[in-house]
Amino acid sequence: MTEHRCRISGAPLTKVLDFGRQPLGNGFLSPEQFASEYFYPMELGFAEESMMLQLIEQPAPEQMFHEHYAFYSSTSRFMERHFAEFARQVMDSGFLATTDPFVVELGCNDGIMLKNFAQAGMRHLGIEPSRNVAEVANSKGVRTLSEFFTEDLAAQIAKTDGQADAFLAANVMCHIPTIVDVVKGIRALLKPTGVAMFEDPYLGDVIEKTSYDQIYDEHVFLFSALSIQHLFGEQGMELIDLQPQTTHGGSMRYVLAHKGAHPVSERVTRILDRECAMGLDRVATFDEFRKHVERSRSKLIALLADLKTRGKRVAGYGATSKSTTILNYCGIGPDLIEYISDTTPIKQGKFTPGMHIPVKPYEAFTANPPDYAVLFAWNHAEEIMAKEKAYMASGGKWIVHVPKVQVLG
Ligand code: JHZ
Ligand code: SAH
Repeated sequence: MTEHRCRISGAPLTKVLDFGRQPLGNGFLSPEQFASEYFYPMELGFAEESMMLQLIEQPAPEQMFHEHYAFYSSTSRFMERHFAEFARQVMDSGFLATTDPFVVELGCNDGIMLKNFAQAGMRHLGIEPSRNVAEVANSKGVRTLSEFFTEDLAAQIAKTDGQADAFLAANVMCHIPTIVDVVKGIRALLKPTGVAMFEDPYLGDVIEKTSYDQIYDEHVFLFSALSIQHLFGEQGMELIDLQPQTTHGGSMRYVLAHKGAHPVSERVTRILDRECAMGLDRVATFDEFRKHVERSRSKLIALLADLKTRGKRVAGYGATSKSTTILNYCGIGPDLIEYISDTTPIKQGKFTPGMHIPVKPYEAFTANPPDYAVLFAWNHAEEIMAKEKAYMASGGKWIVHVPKVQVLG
């Protein structure tokens, strides 16, 4: 048996959770592709040395991020606003040079955040390996290279464009297995006074809410402030601020700089202490988490089975990457969920990874609403509830699984 090692410390990983055989989270497919669908064993491991929770195995990056990538960032108005505010915060931070500042964003997708810098006439560069979304960014006037970010690419950019004042990333850093190489690249790319600001789904929220659907192929890591401080500390950088976010069901924005370059906010110590109290540095914590995940699965299966017995119609709302974990881990197929509606054209007319539930355009939902809708895009609940008043007024109900399995409405 191969021994699995931590991608940061090289120490052996302790297996804490087993989700069984899983397909690609964003691997929406057509019936002729069913027979050759790709699966891998999805297991979570933890190493106390690095305090990093991570997938034991992950599909190759090129298998997930390519010219048919199914996730387009700009499908949520709320996220558009969130990234306009993030950009405004960077511009007003005082960290940018007063003349000709340069901003780099990793995984800029369709340009949802960088377009704000482009519109302000600021020098910028996006690095985005998924060619289809990179093309959309370029078409919006966002200068985007379709490449995977590496230390070598960082050195090349520093040579051609100069070092950066700000290095940004949202929902990207936790996707990259070669994270140590990326951190070295950030260190090389940042000016001595530059800052790196990035946000990702936060382990503290995942544990508190049992939002286990944040675990899928793309999310090779679930970060805590403890693991980020350790990872960057090893490369001569330090956490100077932590800013909790409500996006994606609870995220953390990490602000990092070269060691000693900027004062450290008192929030850093406060949050690190809270994480130690929560046990995010100890393997035993994840044993408790596993029990909560198993309980959540049993409740969701029982609820859907009961609705089926009672002849109720159930559909899904939002063919999220997260839903791939729920559907495959719980064994929920088209017998329990008729279809899933989604506003993303590239997903429509296809079937969900692994369980093969049809994905239909949003119009299918409004034309023939189900009795119950499983809110797979629960992280966008505020935006969706505001849009779905008619569904609720006509007696439509929601099923959510976070923070516990329940029916709403
Ligand atoms: P959403 C993806 O996760 C993948 P997903 C990735 N790994 C990641 O980390 C985050 O994004 C950033 C649809 N929708 O945002 C659009 C509606 O149909 O929860 C999307 O397909 N109606 C990079 O896929 C999906 O739901 C609506 O009103 O879990 C939402 O996907 C809205 C608001 C969305 O991310
Ligand atoms: N920042 C956007 C997009 C997140 S999706 C948002 O928050 O909505 C994650 C993106 O990271 C994908 O578009 C993917 O192609 C990109 N990505 C994955 N690995 C990468 C790497 N090594 N370097 C740069 N981008 C990467």
